[in-house]
Amino acid sequence: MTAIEANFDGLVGPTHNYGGLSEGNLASARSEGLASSPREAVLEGIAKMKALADLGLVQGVMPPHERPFLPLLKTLGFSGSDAAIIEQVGREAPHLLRRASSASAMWAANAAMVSPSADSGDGRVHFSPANLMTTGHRAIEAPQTRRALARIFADSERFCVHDPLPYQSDFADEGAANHVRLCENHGAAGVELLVWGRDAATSYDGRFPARQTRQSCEAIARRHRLDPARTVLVQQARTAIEAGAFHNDVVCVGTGTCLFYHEQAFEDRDGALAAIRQAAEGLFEPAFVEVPASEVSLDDAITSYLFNSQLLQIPGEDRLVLLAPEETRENAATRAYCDRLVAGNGPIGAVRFASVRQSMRNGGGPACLRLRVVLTDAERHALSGNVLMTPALFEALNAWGNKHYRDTLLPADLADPNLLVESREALDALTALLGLGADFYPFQRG
Ligand code: SUG
Repeated sequence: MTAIEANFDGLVGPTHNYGGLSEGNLASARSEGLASSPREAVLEGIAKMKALADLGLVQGVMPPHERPFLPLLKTLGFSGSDAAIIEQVGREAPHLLRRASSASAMWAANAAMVSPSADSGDGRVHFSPANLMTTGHRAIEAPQTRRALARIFADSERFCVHDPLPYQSDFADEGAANHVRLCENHGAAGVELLVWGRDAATSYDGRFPARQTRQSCEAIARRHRLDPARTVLVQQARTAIEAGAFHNDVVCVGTGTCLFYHEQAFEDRDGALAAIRQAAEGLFEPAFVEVPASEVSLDDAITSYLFNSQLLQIPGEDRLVLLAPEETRENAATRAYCDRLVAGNGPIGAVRFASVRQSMRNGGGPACLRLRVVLTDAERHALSGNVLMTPALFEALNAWGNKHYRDTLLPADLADPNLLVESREALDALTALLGLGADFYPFQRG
């Protein structure tokens, strides 16, 4: 069976702002209160999607969520007209307004954990929307994410969209950001690597939260019916979390047979590599590309986001291409490392750079913005909606972003009821563009 690895990128929402909401995400804390540019952010994301489509890759779009999210504010007891609620919360509880207004669904790597049909016991592609329960502003994402996945991957003969795991601390789950799949060919059985930061059976006393539990990884492996012999659960290094790697994809990325990771990414590096090698036995020989701390410190890896890159198999190119954020080129250590990497004869043959600065200031690099979905031809043809990037969709999305998005936004602007009106107009227009139906968002259902 042949299959490809498609990327579905989260489209940045009209309320993109710097709320300082994510403990343990150093960029989010540093950017708190800065002016954002929702328009620049959405256009950067659309440009990245177009660039990948132009390289011959299959590129999809995941719609933003409805923000500010009035249902959350109403549940918390605010009442009156929508405008009155926004004004009151802005005045009395600005932190709750920030929580209800984050455009964080843009980081589609946290949308779900995805297992291709070649790995699941029932021959369907499995999706588990992430409950994201560690952070208040992201714990409201899963229902809408589930709806989006169920619309796009609607064919239940080929796709299985699960409910999120229970909202219990034992099952805290952050989706594909803590997942790597290695394989010889995308269509063949592979090795699924699930990375956790905390074992719910023991207490965790780190400086920053460990957002993924071992128990959530076990539950996902069970519900996706993964082959235990081909599934590896690995503990993320505590030192990496302490240094600001709040997801494993800040220190590791992999595709095909190649795992590209920082020397200090895993708590027991040798054990992790041995387990991957054993799980791959008879399928393929893993190619490990380890970046030594002596060449790139954890701090440089985290500020530059070297590993939050997309590792791409581009049609017609022999070696992999690493699509890194611009910040990787601006950091002396990671730039020098990249030069040495491509001069060698390992699996990564080129490094290219993408500008996603608006997202980076909130701790989201190129890899955070995309959810990978391995699809066979038949699965690709079974997608619903108009969500695959084409020149026409690119033009339409660009015009849409230019028309509906503000050029600048400060956290204080979230209290402007017009922002709610503008956002709804934008999302209404988007559901038509993407063919998602006129009842896709809660506000559209009245
Ligand atoms: O969950 N930032 C996101 C960044 C997610 C990055 N994703 C991956 N590594 N895959 C987070 O911490 C910041 C929002 C704010 O502070 O306004 C935020 O949610």
